[in-house]
Amino acid sequence: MKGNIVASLDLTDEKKLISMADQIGSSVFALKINWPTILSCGKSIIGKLTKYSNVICDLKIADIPNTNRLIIEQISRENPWAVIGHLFTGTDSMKALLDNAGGVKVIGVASMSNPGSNVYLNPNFEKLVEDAKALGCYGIVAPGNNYELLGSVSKIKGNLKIFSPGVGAQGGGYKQAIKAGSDYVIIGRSIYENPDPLKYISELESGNENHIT
Ligand code: 3DU
Repeated sequence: MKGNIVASLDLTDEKKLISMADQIGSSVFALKINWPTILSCGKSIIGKLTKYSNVICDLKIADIPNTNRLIIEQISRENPWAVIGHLFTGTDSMKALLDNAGGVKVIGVASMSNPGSNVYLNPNFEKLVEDAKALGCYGIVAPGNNYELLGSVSKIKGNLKIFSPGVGAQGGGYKQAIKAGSDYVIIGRSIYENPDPLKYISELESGNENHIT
């Protein structure tokens, strides 16, 4: 586990996923998986991936407190490093995740990288970040392709770590996201669809992003 890149392995073929995890797991900070992988491979895939790197379960949990508790109890048994939940459902729902995480870190979504985030989340990002701070989340998700918003989030984040998707396939730049305040950059397709993912990762980290086509 090293650096500040989180590889989002949104793969549904378990063999390909494990092979990719084996190839890049020790060169990234964490491997992130999302619903497509868990629905295809089952939740035991979380435990299988923990031998390659930290595992972040991007479930964007967004329900009433009791259901949030039931979900995080199931997921935390598989020992991921962190789980992502939504903050917009309110502090009671996020508190249920935090209270029942059993040592698993909880990261809250403050803003998203898609244009639709401008409608409901972005007008409220300050409140969402303040909630995450007050409740004791480990970190927040804020977009790596919206540097202005990322910069505003980073000014009020306190001790929260910022995890930023939206880099690579969604148009954001690694260097620019870090410059705007990102602590960890989440990259999916540009890694797992890359013919040489390790070279891509090391070029990003060595500052050669401009040479990447
Ligand atoms: O676009 P990529 O292939 O680099 O994948 C990005 C991943 O991060 C993917 O799993 C997506 O669901 C997740 N994500 C966002 O893209 C944007 C967000 O605001 C939050 C999570």
